[in-house]
Amino acid sequence: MRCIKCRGTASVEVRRHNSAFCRDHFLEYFENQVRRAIQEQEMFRPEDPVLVAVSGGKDSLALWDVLLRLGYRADGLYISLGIDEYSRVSRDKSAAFAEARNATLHVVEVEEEYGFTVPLLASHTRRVPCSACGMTKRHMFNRIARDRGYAVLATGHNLDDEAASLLGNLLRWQTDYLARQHPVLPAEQDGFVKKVKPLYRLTEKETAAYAILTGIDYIVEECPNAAGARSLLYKEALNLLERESPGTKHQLYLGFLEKGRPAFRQAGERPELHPCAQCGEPTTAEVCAFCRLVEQARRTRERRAAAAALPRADGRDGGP
Ligand code: Q46
Ligand code: ZN
Ligand code: ZN
Repeated sequence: MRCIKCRGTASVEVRRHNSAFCRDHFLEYFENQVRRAIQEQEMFRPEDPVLVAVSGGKDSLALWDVLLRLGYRADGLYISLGIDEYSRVSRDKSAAFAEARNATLHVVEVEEEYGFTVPLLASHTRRVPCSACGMTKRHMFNRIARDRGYAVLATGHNLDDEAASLLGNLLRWQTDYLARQHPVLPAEQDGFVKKVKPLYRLTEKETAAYAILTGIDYIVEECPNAAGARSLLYKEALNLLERESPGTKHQLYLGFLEKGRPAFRQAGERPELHPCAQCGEPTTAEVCAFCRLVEQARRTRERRAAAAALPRADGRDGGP
């Protein structure tokens, strides 16, 4: 296999573009795709301060790396979720990445801020961990980016993530999600920071190749709660189609942005937002979903503590 640019030995094949690249030309291709995404979708300007949400995984660290290489003013945000070993290792990888590049990383602990780790928030509210986690991250990303003066928050979602999420939304005809699914979520209303996904033109395999070729030390293990997630099933289905017909994911997602989404946009209504009565974040309800989640977890903890303190009928104390 030869590089289509220099005819040298190719390191990475990009079948959907009928191309193969040597190391240097692959990195150039990767950077061009990111630059094109940022410019075509008007994500941010070179002078805008960007906050990159990093998890220690290949996608978010590759994104941070490429933004720094392209000369953007990109800082990182690591939210420690309190998921045992996974959180510890992913935090260390993120911190080491930042240190090696002399880049700024903000580290925020969910437990320190709200009194619960994500697993505790989930168990105290009887939710699946990813639901409590998603709510927590969305809330904290927005608040921290806004409070610390960033114009935009960037996440490492790639083409596989976006195509899988689109497939899920299509299978259930989630028209409100379909109307909103886009690599740019503008800060349309007060209190919202603009959110962007500069890797949406690149597949998971390409992002992994970038991380390996640039020597990024990322956490390989998935979060233990990821196993069995529906999104993994959709990714598998799309990978099967992609193997037989290269370009399926690209056509599905980029075709949707161009031809499908406008129809859902026209039909969709935009809900009215106002500040949450407790935390001030924008919400459609009186109190936002995240504040209600934390409140419910607190009530459960108090109830359990009170039950544990009650004297028991057998005379023994009610401690654990
Ligand atoms: S970190 Fe959080 Fe993911 Fe882990 S608990 Fe689920 S949502 S799987 S991206
Ligand atoms: Zn080459
Ligand atoms: Zn709130």
